Amino acid sequence: MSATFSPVLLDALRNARHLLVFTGAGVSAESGIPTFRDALTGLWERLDPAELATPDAFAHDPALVWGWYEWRRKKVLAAQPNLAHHVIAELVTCVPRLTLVTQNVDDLHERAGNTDVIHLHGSLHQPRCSVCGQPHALHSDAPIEPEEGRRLEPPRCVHCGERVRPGVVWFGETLPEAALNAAFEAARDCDCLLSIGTSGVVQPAAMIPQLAAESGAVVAHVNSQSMTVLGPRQVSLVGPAGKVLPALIDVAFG
Ligand code: BJW
Ligand code: ZN
Repeated sequence: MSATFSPVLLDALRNARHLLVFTGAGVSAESGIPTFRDALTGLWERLDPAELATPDAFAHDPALVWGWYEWRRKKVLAAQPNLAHHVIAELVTCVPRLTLVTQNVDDLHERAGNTDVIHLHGSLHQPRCSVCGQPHALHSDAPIEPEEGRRLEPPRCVHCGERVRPGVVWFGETLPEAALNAAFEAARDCDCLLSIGTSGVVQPAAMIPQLAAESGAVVAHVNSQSMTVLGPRQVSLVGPAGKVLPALIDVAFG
Protein backbone atom coordinates (compact mmCIF):
# COMPACT_ATOMS: atom_id res chain seq x y z
CA MET A 1 0.00 0.00 0.00
CA SER A 2 1.02 3.61 -0.45
CA ALA A 3 3.03 4.88 2.50
CA THR A 4 1.64 8.43 2.30
CA PHE A 5 -0.11 9.40 5.50
CA SER A 6 -1.72 12.64 6.62
CA PRO A 7 0.78 14.97 8.37
CA VAL A 8 -1.95 15.67 10.96
CA LEU A 9 -1.99 11.99 11.90
CA LEU A 10 1.80 11.58 11.82
CA ASP A 11 2.24 14.63 14.10
CA ALA A 12 -0.45 13.37 16.45
CA LEU A 13 1.20 9.95 16.71
CA ARG A 14 4.72 11.32 17.20
CA ASN A 15 3.60 13.84 19.83
CA ALA A 16 0.97 11.68 21.51
CA ARG A 17 0.91 11.89 25.28
CA HIS A 18 -1.84 9.27 25.45
CA LEU A 19 -2.66 7.03 22.48
CA LEU A 20 -5.92 5.08 22.55
CA VAL A 21 -6.13 2.01 20.34
CA PHE A 22 -9.69 0.78 19.86
CA THR A 23 -10.14 -2.52 18.04
CA GLY A 24 -12.91 -4.66 16.56
CA ALA A 25 -13.28 -7.95 14.77
CA GLY A 26 -11.37 -6.74 11.68
CA VAL A 27 -8.10 -6.77 13.62
CA SER A 28 -8.41 -10.55 14.04
CA ALA A 29 -9.71 -11.23 10.52
CA GLU A 30 -6.20 -11.89 9.16
CA SER A 31 -5.77 -14.52 11.90
CA GLY A 32 -8.71 -16.40 10.36
CA ILE A 33 -11.32 -15.31 12.91
CA PRO A 34 -14.56 -14.34 11.15
CA THR A 35 -15.92 -10.82 11.63
CA PHE A 36 -19.62 -10.20 12.25
CA ARG A 37 -20.79 -7.93 9.46
CA ASP A 38 -18.45 -8.36 6.48
CA ALA A 39 -20.33 -9.33 3.32
CA LEU A 40 -20.05 -13.09 2.62
CA THR A 41 -17.66 -13.95 5.47
CA GLY A 42 -19.27 -12.18 8.46
CA LEU A 43 -20.98 -14.38 11.07
CA TRP A 44 -24.21 -12.35 10.95
CA GLU A 45 -24.36 -12.76 7.16
CA ARG A 46 -25.49 -16.36 7.59
CA LEU A 47 -26.57 -16.58 11.24
CA ASP A 48 -29.22 -14.68 13.18
CA PRO A 49 -27.73 -12.87 16.21
CA ALA A 50 -31.13 -13.11 17.93
CA GLU A 51 -30.76 -16.93 17.95
CA LEU A 52 -27.18 -16.96 19.28
CA ALA A 53 -26.11 -13.74 20.99
CA THR A 54 -28.92 -12.79 23.38
CA PRO A 55 -29.90 -13.95 26.88
CA ASP A 56 -33.22 -15.18 25.40
CA ALA A 57 -31.38 -17.35 22.89
CA PHE A 58 -29.41 -19.04 25.68
CA ALA A 59 -32.56 -19.55 27.78
CA HIS A 60 -34.39 -21.00 24.76
CA ASP A 61 -31.65 -23.34 23.47
CA PRO A 62 -28.56 -23.47 25.72
CA ALA A 63 -26.95 -26.36 23.81
CA LEU A 64 -27.14 -24.51 20.48
CA VAL A 65 -25.57 -21.36 21.97
CA TRP A 66 -22.90 -23.14 24.05
CA GLY A 67 -21.94 -25.35 21.07
CA TRP A 68 -21.56 -22.29 18.84
CA TYR A 69 -19.35 -20.46 21.34
CA GLU A 70 -17.23 -23.57 21.88
CA TRP A 71 -16.77 -23.79 18.10
CA ARG A 72 -15.61 -20.16 18.10
CA ARG A 73 -13.33 -20.70 21.12
CA LYS A 74 -11.75 -23.64 19.31
CA LYS A 75 -11.07 -21.45 16.26
CA VAL A 76 -9.38 -18.83 18.45
CA LEU A 77 -7.23 -21.42 20.25
CA ALA A 78 -5.99 -22.64 16.85
CA ALA A 79 -5.30 -19.08 15.61
CA GLN A 80 -2.21 -16.92 16.02
CA PRO A 81 -1.92 -13.14 16.44
CA ASN A 82 -1.27 -11.42 13.10
CA LEU A 83 0.93 -8.48 12.12
CA ALA A 84 -1.71 -5.97 13.25
CA HIS A 85 -1.75 -7.43 16.78
CA HIS A 86 2.06 -7.44 16.85
CA VAL A 87 2.34 -3.81 15.68
CA ILE A 88 -0.18 -2.73 18.34
CA ALA A 89 1.92 -4.52 20.98
CA GLU A 90 5.03 -2.75 19.67
CA LEU A 91 3.31 0.65 19.80
CA VAL A 92 3.49 0.51 23.60
CA THR A 93 7.20 1.27 23.29
CA CYS A 94 6.62 4.27 20.95
CA VAL A 95 4.38 6.49 23.09
CA PRO A 96 4.41 7.58 26.76
CA ARG A 97 0.99 6.07 27.46
CA LEU A 98 -1.14 3.61 25.49
CA THR A 99 -4.59 2.30 26.36
CA LEU A 100 -5.90 -0.67 24.40
CA VAL A 101 -9.67 -1.14 24.32
CA THR A 102 -11.11 -4.04 22.36
CA GLN A 103 -14.59 -5.23 21.49
CA ASN A 104 -13.11 -8.62 20.68
CA VAL A 105 -13.75 -11.70 22.76
CA ASP A 106 -10.53 -13.45 21.67
CA ASP A 107 -7.18 -13.23 23.46
CA LEU A 108 -4.99 -12.42 20.45
CA HIS A 109 -3.92 -9.00 21.78
CA GLU A 110 -2.67 -10.62 24.98
CA ARG A 111 -0.89 -13.35 23.03
CA ALA A 112 0.84 -10.63 20.96
CA GLY A 113 2.18 -9.15 24.20
CA ASN A 114 -0.29 -6.47 25.32
CA THR A 115 -1.19 -6.39 28.99
CA ASP A 116 -4.10 -4.60 30.69
CA VAL A 117 -6.32 -4.99 27.63
CA ILE A 118 -9.79 -3.54 28.29
CA HIS A 119 -12.36 -6.05 26.98
CA LEU A 120 -15.69 -4.29 26.51
CA HIS A 121 -17.61 -7.37 25.32
CA GLY A 122 -16.07 -9.99 27.61
CA SER A 123 -14.07 -13.06 26.67
CA LEU A 124 -14.64 -16.48 25.12
CA HIS A 125 -12.14 -17.80 27.61
CA GLN A 126 -13.89 -16.74 30.83
CA PRO A 127 -17.28 -18.48 31.06
CA ARG A 128 -19.31 -18.02 34.22
CA CYS A 129 -22.40 -19.40 35.92
CA SER A 130 -25.59 -18.01 34.36
CA VAL A 131 -27.20 -17.76 37.80
CA CYS A 132 -24.63 -17.13 40.56
CA GLY A 133 -22.00 -15.55 38.27
CA GLN A 134 -19.06 -17.57 39.60
CA PRO A 135 -16.27 -18.06 37.03
CA HIS A 136 -16.06 -21.55 35.54
CA ALA A 137 -12.62 -23.07 34.95
CA LEU A 138 -12.12 -24.35 31.42
CA HIS A 139 -9.48 -27.04 31.18
CA SER A 140 -7.24 -25.77 28.42
CA ASP A 141 -5.89 -29.24 27.68
CA ALA A 142 -9.35 -30.80 27.33
CA PRO A 143 -10.24 -31.52 23.70
CA ILE A 144 -12.93 -29.28 22.24
CA GLU A 145 -15.14 -31.39 20.04
CA PRO A 146 -17.76 -29.20 18.42
CA GLU A 147 -17.87 -28.38 14.76
CA GLU A 148 -19.90 -25.44 13.57
CA GLY A 149 -23.60 -26.04 14.17
CA ARG A 150 -23.04 -28.91 16.65
CA ARG A 151 -25.08 -28.61 19.82
CA LEU A 152 -23.30 -29.10 23.11
CA GLU A 153 -24.83 -29.16 26.57
CA PRO A 154 -23.20 -26.43 28.73
CA PRO A 155 -21.35 -27.61 31.83
CA ARG A 156 -22.91 -27.11 35.27
CA CYS A 157 -21.67 -24.66 37.89
CA VAL A 158 -19.77 -26.41 40.70
CA HIS A 159 -21.23 -23.93 43.21
CA CYS A 160 -24.96 -23.98 42.46
CA GLY A 161 -25.51 -26.60 39.76
CA GLU A 162 -26.98 -24.17 37.22
CA ARG A 163 -25.80 -23.82 33.62
CA VAL A 164 -22.50 -22.17 32.76
CA ARG A 165 -22.74 -19.48 30.04
CA PRO A 166 -20.18 -17.87 27.73
CA GLY A 167 -18.43 -14.90 29.38
CA VAL A 168 -19.37 -12.49 26.60
CA VAL A 169 -21.72 -9.50 26.47
CA TRP A 170 -24.86 -10.27 24.50
CA PHE A 171 -27.28 -7.80 22.91
CA GLY A 172 -29.45 -6.19 25.56
CA GLU A 173 -26.88 -6.77 28.32
CA THR A 174 -24.90 -4.02 29.98
CA LEU A 175 -21.17 -3.83 29.42
CA PRO A 176 -18.81 -4.45 32.37
CA GLU A 177 -18.99 -1.15 34.23
CA ALA A 178 -15.30 -0.78 35.11
CA ALA A 179 -14.23 -1.54 31.54
CA LEU A 180 -16.69 0.91 30.00
CA ASN A 181 -15.77 3.67 32.45
CA ALA A 182 -12.04 3.14 31.80
CA ALA A 183 -12.65 3.22 28.04
CA PHE A 184 -14.70 6.42 28.19
CA GLU A 185 -12.14 8.05 30.46
CA ALA A 186 -9.33 7.14 28.03
CA ALA A 187 -11.42 8.49 25.12
CA ARG A 188 -11.80 11.84 26.87
CA ASP A 189 -8.12 11.96 27.86
CA CYS A 190 -6.30 10.70 24.74
CA ASP A 191 -4.82 13.01 22.13
CA CYS A 192 -4.81 10.41 19.35
CA LEU A 193 -7.09 7.42 18.71
CA LEU A 194 -6.62 4.57 16.25
CA SER A 195 -9.93 2.80 15.58
CA ILE A 196 -9.01 -0.47 13.90
CA GLY A 197 -11.26 -3.03 12.17
CA THR A 198 -14.63 -2.05 13.57
CA SER A 199 -17.84 -1.15 11.76
CA GLY A 200 -18.72 1.17 14.64
CA VAL A 201 -22.38 0.21 14.74
CA VAL A 202 -22.67 -1.44 18.15
CA GLN A 203 -23.45 0.84 21.07
CA PRO A 204 -22.21 1.97 23.50
CA ALA A 205 -18.70 1.03 22.25
CA ALA A 206 -19.25 3.00 19.04
CA MET A 207 -19.31 6.23 21.05
CA ILE A 208 -15.59 5.91 21.89
CA PRO A 209 -14.07 7.39 18.69
CA GLN A 210 -16.75 10.09 18.67
CA LEU A 211 -16.03 10.99 22.29
CA ALA A 212 -12.29 11.19 21.58
CA ALA A 213 -12.89 13.42 18.55
CA GLU A 214 -15.18 15.70 20.56
CA SER A 215 -12.44 15.95 23.19
CA GLY A 216 -9.97 17.17 20.56
CA ALA A 217 -8.11 13.96 19.66
CA VAL A 218 -6.98 13.12 16.15
CA VAL A 219 -8.89 10.00 15.11
CA ALA A 220 -7.76 7.53 12.43
CA HIS A 221 -10.00 4.70 11.20
CA VAL A 222 -8.04 1.72 9.87
CA ASN A 223 -10.46 -0.46 7.94
CA SER A 224 -10.59 -2.55 4.78
CA GLN A 225 -13.57 -0.38 3.80
CA SER A 226 -13.54 3.41 3.51
CA MET A 227 -15.02 4.97 6.67
CA THR A 228 -16.94 8.24 6.85
CA VAL A 229 -14.93 10.89 8.64
CA LEU A 230 -16.07 14.20 10.06
CA GLY A 231 -13.62 17.09 9.97
CA PRO A 232 -9.93 17.56 9.22
CA ARG A 233 -8.78 15.85 12.43
CA GLN A 234 -10.23 12.48 11.36
CA VAL A 235 -8.75 10.25 8.67
CA SER A 236 -9.74 6.99 7.01
CA LEU A 237 -6.89 4.61 6.15
CA VAL A 238 -8.23 1.97 3.79
CA GLY A 239 -6.70 -1.50 3.68
CA PRO A 240 -6.13 -4.59 5.78
CA ALA A 241 -4.88 -3.71 9.26
CA GLY A 242 -1.97 -6.14 8.84
CA LYS A 243 -0.68 -3.98 5.96
CA VAL A 244 -1.77 -0.46 6.96
CA LEU A 245 -0.46 -0.55 10.54
CA PRO A 246 3.13 -1.69 9.82
CA ALA A 247 3.40 0.98 7.09
CA LEU A 248 1.98 3.68 9.37
CA ILE A 249 4.25 2.83 12.29
CA ASP A 250 7.25 2.61 10.00
CA VAL A 251 6.60 6.11 8.62
CA ALA A 252 5.70 7.62 12.02
CA PHE A 253 8.44 6.03 14.16
CA GLY A 254 10.78 4.11 11.87
C1 BJW B 1 -11.02 -5.08 8.49
C2 BJW B 1 -10.39 -6.23 8.10
C3 BJW B 1 -9.00 -6.17 8.08
C4 BJW B 1 -12.44 -6.66 8.02
N1 BJW B 1 -8.38 -5.05 8.43
N2 BJW B 1 -10.39 -3.97 8.82
C5 BJW B 1 -28.42 2.79 20.90
C6 BJW B 1 -28.96 2.83 19.63
C7 BJW B 1 -29.32 1.66 18.98
C8 BJW B 1 -29.16 0.43 19.58
C9 BJW B 1 -28.63 0.39 20.84
C10 BJW B 1 -28.27 1.55 21.49
N3 BJW B 1 -27.76 1.22 22.72
C11 BJW B 1 -27.79 -0.12 22.84
C12 BJW B 1 -28.33 -0.64 21.72
C13 BJW B 1 -28.54 -2.07 21.46
C14 BJW B 1 -27.30 -2.81 21.03
C15 BJW B 1 -26.76 -2.19 19.72
O1 BJW B 1 -25.82 -1.43 19.69
N4 BJW B 1 -27.36 -2.57 18.60
C16 BJW B 1 -26.94 -2.05 17.30
C17 BJW B 1 -26.32 -3.19 16.49
C18 BJW B 1 -28.14 -1.46 16.62
N5 BJW B 1 -26.28 -2.77 22.06
C19 BJW B 1 -26.35 -3.56 23.12
O2 BJW B 1 -27.30 -4.33 23.28
C20 BJW B 1 -25.23 -3.47 24.12
N6 BJW B 1 -25.76 -3.34 25.42
C21 BJW B 1 -26.23 -2.18 25.92
O3 BJW B 1 -26.16 -1.15 25.29
O4 BJW B 1 -26.78 -2.29 27.18
C22 BJW B 1 -27.59 -1.22 27.65
C23 BJW B 1 -28.91 -1.31 26.95
C24 BJW B 1 -29.58 -2.51 26.93
C25 BJW B 1 -30.80 -2.60 26.27
C26 BJW B 1 -31.31 -1.49 25.59
C27 BJW B 1 -30.61 -0.30 25.60
C28 BJW B 1 -29.39 -0.20 26.30
C29 BJW B 1 -24.44 -4.76 24.13
C30 BJW B 1 -23.74 -5.00 22.84
C31 BJW B 1 -23.02 -6.33 22.89
C32 BJW B 1 -22.43 -6.68 21.52
N7 BJW B 1 -22.08 -8.05 21.50
C33 BJW B 1 -21.44 -8.58 20.33
C34 BJW B 1 -21.36 -10.10 20.52
C35 BJW B 1 -20.35 -10.43 21.61
C36 BJW B 1 -20.29 -11.89 21.84
C37 BJW B 1 -19.83 -12.64 20.62
O5 BJW B 1 -18.69 -12.43 20.16
O6 BJW B 1 -20.63 -13.43 20.12
O7 BJW B 1 -20.12 -8.02 20.18
S1 BJW B 1 -22.23 -8.17 18.78
C38 BJW B 1 -20.73 -8.07 17.86
O8 BJW B 1 -20.59 -6.71 17.37
C39 BJW B 1 -19.59 -8.29 18.86
C40 BJW B 1 -18.61 -7.23 18.45
O9 BJW B 1 -17.73 -6.95 19.52
C41 BJW B 1 -19.51 -6.08 18.07
C42 BJW B 1 -18.85 -5.06 17.19
O10 BJW B 1 -18.52 -5.61 15.97
P1 BJW B 1 -17.17 -5.17 15.23
O11 BJW B 1 -16.01 -5.57 16.04
O12 BJW B 1 -17.27 -3.77 14.82
O13 BJW B 1 -17.20 -6.17 13.97
P2 BJW B 1 -17.92 -5.97 12.56
O14 BJW B 1 -17.98 -7.29 11.90
O15 BJW B 1 -19.21 -5.23 12.69
O16 BJW B 1 -16.94 -5.02 11.75
C43 BJW B 1 -15.66 -5.47 11.34
C44 BJW B 1 -15.01 -4.34 10.55
O17 BJW B 1 -13.70 -4.72 10.24
C45 BJW B 1 -15.72 -4.01 9.25
O18 BJW B 1 -15.92 -2.59 9.18
C46 BJW B 1 -14.75 -4.47 8.15
O19 BJW B 1 -14.76 -3.63 7.01
C47 BJW B 1 -13.43 -4.40 8.88
N8 BJW B 1 -12.42 -5.37 8.46
N9 BJW B 1 -11.37 -7.19 7.80
C48 BJW B 1 -9.14 -3.95 8.78
N10 BJW B 1 -8.28 -7.26 7.66
ZN1 ZN C 1 -23.60 -20.98 39.95
